[in-house]
Amino acid sequence: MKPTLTSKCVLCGDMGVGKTSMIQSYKLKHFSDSTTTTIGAEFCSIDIDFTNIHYRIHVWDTAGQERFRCMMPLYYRSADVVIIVTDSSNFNIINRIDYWIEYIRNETDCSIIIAVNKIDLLLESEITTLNDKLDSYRLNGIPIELMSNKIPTSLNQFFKQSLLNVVKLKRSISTQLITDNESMTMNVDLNDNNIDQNDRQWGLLSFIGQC
Ligand SMILES: Nc1nc2c(ncn2[C@@H]2O[C@H](COP(=O)(O)OP(=O)(O)OP(=O)(O)O)[C@@H](O)[C@H]2O)c(=O)[nH]1
Ligand SMILES: [Mg+2]
Repeated sequence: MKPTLTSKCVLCGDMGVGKTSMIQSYKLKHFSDSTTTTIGAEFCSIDIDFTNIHYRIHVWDTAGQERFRCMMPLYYRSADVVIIVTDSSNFNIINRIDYWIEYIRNETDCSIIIAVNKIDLLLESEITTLNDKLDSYRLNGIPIELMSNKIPTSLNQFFKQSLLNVVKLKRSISTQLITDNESMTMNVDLNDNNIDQNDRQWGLLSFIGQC
């Protein structure tokens, strides 16, 4: 049985950028147009096997609607990784990446990764131009990936490579910091590492905030 490393991840970004679709398309292995806007936040876990370790990523999919913004710090504060999701087909939303980075940086120093979604709506030339524009984030050390929930290969690559790399990096740093008790950070769980079981784990925690 493989040891399990757990990590907490928060999905954030404006309304309609595809946060919920991202989780659903990845877990259910098919894209559906029938998502409804998220109220508060939804929870699920994602399991990824890599070499001899089983990674369990606890994901909070937060609402993009402004009226829920005041609850967001509840989720960000203890997160290992925050994924900022944005919409490549919407210029106004793309321009809000800086807003989101600053917003999260005010709450936490966790790792950030940016998912630029919906590239299926762009022409090849538009993808190239956008990719070049986003280099400034890469130069600042923030991983930024162009992807689409409608393109399974890009979705898989986002979770199994880009996100996993950030999780692994975060883990290796925290493991180095707590050298005298590695098991605290590794959070080894030998009893529960069945991926299929987790497909049934979709839970909904809705917090209708009194903001
Ligand atoms: N073309 C295209 N449409 C997408 C993609 N991802 C999501 N969508 C569509 O975008 C709309 C919004 O998706 P959601 O996943 O509900 O967006 P959200 O970010 O969770 O929105 P909130 O919960 O309101 O914050 C839906 O109609 C999805 O089908 C994508 O990669 N490509
Ligand atoms: Mg949603």
